[in-house]
Amino acid sequence: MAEQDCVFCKIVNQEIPSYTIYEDEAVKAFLDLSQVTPGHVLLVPKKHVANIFEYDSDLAQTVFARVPKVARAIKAAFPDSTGMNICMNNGKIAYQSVFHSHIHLVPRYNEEDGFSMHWADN
Ligand code: DGP
Repeated sequence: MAEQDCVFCKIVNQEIPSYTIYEDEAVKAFLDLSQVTPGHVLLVPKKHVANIFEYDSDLAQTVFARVPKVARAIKAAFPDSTGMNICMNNGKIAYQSVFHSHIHLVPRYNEEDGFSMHWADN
């Protein structure tokens, strides 16, 4: 069931546009609006859950099992990338800003690609 006013539920339901790179019955993967590097993708469960603390084991298995497939799709689309950060922010203190669970997949290009994790900024 979609949460009212949840931006990622609206993306899942195509009420607002996204550049989708993978979709099936359970998940959707689309480009992050604020790309930290080219090809930065968010993988979300279609079911609205705020973050990891609301996952049951079935949902965890479903969502995390898709990660390698989406990672390979990004790698194929951005062949210059040589690595990838995969992370999930859970809770405001951990820099979560959208409270519909999502996994960040951030392709890396070289040591000078300018990307830094939030916690390395301080
Ligand atoms: P986090 O800080 O971990 O909750 O990451 C939320 C990400 O969601 C952030 O990198 C920007 C992205 N984002 C926010 N609104 C939108 C949107 O409307 N469309 C897309 N594609 N990404 C969004």
